[in-house]
Amino acid sequence: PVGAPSVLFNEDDTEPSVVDEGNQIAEGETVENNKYKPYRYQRQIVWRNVALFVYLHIAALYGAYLMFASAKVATSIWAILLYQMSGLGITAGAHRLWAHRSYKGKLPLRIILMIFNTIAFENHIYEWARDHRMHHKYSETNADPHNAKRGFFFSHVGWLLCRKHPEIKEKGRGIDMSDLERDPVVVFQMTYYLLLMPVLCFLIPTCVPVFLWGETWSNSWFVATMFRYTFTLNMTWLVNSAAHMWGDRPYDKFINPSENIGVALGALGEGWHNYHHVFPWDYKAAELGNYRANLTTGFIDFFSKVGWAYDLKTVSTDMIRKRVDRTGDGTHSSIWGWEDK
Ligand code: ST9
Ligand code: ZN
Ligand code: ZN
Repeated sequence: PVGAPSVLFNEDDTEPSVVDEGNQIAEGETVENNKYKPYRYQRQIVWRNVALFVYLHIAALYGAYLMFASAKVATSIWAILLYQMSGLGITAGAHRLWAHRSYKGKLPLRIILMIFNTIAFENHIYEWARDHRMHHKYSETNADPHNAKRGFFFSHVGWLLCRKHPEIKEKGRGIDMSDLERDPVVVFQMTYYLLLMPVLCFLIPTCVPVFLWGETWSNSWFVATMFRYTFTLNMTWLVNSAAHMWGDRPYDKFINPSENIGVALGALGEGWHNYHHVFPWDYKAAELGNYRANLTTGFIDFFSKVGWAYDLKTVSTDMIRKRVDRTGDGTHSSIWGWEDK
């Protein structure tokens, strides 16, 4: 075609081809204006997000300092409570309930989880679950939003600082989200997200310490809001970064996701990531049901007793054993204490 740089264009090259970022992009050519190789990828940094995340992290460090220097104990307890509640909105809500459907929730539980989820501000449930379904289906390829093959920084936070890879948008069209489109709680949160999120993530968390126990606005903002929010984000991101790099692989040694107790502790039970990638439908997101660093499983079990959580899905020991024998890295018995063949 006229005008196409001959060195780049090839008549036969109509297949999606992924060229590593930074190479073979001609001068003046971008993902948008390159009609001939629509799949070619060039990283585009979103500077607005960079600025916001830099502010967030500096403010969080200051909040961590104020926590010890001048904040009231009640404010720190409030911050921890918000971390746990918002964390459960991600783990028990967006992750195990909505993204994986590993159990079912009655309306009151779904409303609680939606509120908790909004406190966490990790995008609305629909967007979170869509990205997460892509993460499992196309794990560690360009269609995985936080592809861990691109390194620790990218899978941790870098993926939120640049435009998505075109393969995410392309292959993402095939992801079935109709179940969430039918859930009025998810649709309600999505519709009013720009109103609900600022109120639940920023406004109420900052006002409560000021009006209930006379905290200063500054301590309240930096400790209960900036520090708590940033801390929760980082705990979540560690699942994508650290738990995709470090730890044992007792269930499948051919994949990167690993069993990482440090991450499990910070992420309310979501660090048993080798198991989770092998058996994503298990509501425990781990093999053991005894709450080993797994607050989220305790939470779901509690609501199952109440009757608001039901149809909890899990995996038989026999199936796990077979998989451990076939693809495990041999660390299973040492971790879990049962004899492997
Ligand atoms: C945050 C999320 O932090 C963290 C998620 C972590 C996940 C962890 C998973 C690990 C397991 C669970 C562990 C939990 C542990 C919890 C512990 C708790 C203590 N499929 O996005 P756009 C299409 S958020 C299909 O704008 P850009 C779609 O058509 C932090 N299609 O792309 C879409 O349009 P629409 C706060 C997809 O322009 C269109 O593309 N939030 C998919 O490239 C455009 O999408 C932020 O900071 C898909 N997956 O921008 C916001 N994706 O939506 C950050 C896209 O209308 N995000 N499409 O249908 C952004 O600013 C932008 O998304 C961007 C990309 C700049 C990153
Ligand atoms: Zn993962
Ligand atoms: Zn998952």
